[in-house]
Amino acid sequence: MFKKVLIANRGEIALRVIRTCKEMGISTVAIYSTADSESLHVRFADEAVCIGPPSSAESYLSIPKIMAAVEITNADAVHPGYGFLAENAGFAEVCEQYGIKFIGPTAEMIRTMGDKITAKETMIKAKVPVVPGSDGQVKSVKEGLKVAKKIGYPVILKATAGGGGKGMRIVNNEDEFAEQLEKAQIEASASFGNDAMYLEKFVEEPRHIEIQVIGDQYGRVVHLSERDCSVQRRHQKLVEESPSPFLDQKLREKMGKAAIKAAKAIDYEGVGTVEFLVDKHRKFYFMEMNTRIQVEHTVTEEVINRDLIKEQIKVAAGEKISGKNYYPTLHAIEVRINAEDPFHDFRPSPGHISSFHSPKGHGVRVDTHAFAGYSVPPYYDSMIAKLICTAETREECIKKMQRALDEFIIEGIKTTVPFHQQLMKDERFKSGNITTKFLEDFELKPI
Ligand code: MV4
Repeated sequence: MFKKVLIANRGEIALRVIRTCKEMGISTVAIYSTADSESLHVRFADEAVCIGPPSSAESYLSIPKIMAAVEITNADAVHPGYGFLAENAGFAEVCEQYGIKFIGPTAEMIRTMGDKITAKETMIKAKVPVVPGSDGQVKSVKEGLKVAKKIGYPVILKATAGGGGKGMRIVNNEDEFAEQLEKAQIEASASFGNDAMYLEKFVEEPRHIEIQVIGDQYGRVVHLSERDCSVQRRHQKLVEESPSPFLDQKLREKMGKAAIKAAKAIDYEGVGTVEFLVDKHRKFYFMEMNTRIQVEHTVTEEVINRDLIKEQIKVAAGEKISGKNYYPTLHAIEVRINAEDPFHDFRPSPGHISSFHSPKGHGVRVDTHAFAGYSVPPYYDSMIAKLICTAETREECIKKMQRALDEFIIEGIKTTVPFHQQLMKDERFKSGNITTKFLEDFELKPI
């Protein structure tokens, strides 16, 4: 087992990793920017190294600075958390070269899944269902028009270097094609320095359902069931739950098998998530694989009663996993509390938190780095807390969430708490009939 883990992250996930390391008897090293010197991850880690000024590029994204911190503290592993360098193949590679264990998959696995055309080709070979589309890259308008005509409009253009919604364009008819392709390429070039595009049939009003998987270093992969993440706004997830109100045991088994196939296709090692689009006919299609621990891993933890960070560290250290899949025995919902004003287009609301009181009680979990007196810096992601409620049924879980949200006191900044309070009372949400289009029709009432 590792002796000392450096956590290359900040905020709630840094704290989350520190907690598990402590329980496992592993020492911890925090890194922090000057904007985070008063943060809890700095206080709770055994050691802490300041690695630079507030800007992410000069701190949490700086590979040389992080490697210097690894060297001076003599850490033997790095936990990347999510975001920042978590899916940066170059960082995983540098760790490999220095003989430091990157707690996650290999650089090669990250690279394969990071390039969406390569990922899709790998899935086709492995017989995992994918959305019909172009055979690899679309190199010209002419070629794209031909494919689009064959699969039928609407189609969607995606950047091979994209993911999470960036560099995507919907094309409704052939007259729009050339213009949308050019726009998408310009956007992809600017965002990723790579304008390679591919084409797919546009699946209308899909559900976003993802399967958690874990693989060990000996080729074994199991699944840990699904999370439904259909409540999203501009590709930002706001609510996640498990089990999905849309899946039955039969479809869960089918998607679980497909996810295992996807992971085995690249000999996957570590915790990962296979994202699927699910259409109204219950057909599912591989969308992307996330090669990191995700924000919403906590809902899976609650319904299967396992510490996923612990499992992640164990497989990274070379432990074997048991061969069984995990199925939800309870219902959990997570809402993301962001320092944003939901009444003004979710604009960021950083600043000083004057009072902070977390909900408590049976089935209520709050993962947060915030506290009364903490200042939310303007430089990073706006998520300040995750509220996870667990109960026997979805209905009870929603009631518990309403109660817990009513107990949440955060003063001094605006947060998404009132948005979630209204969402939990919405009849459509309560019915479970939600697709990724749901929030476009959801209207927040002014308070
Ligand atoms: C799609 C799609 C419909 N058809 N692909 C968005 C994020 C990226 N991972 C892929 N995304 C989509 N791909 C086809 N062929 C619709 C989306 C999409 C979406 C997916 C999941 C959750 C929210 C979404 C919101 C808008 C579009």
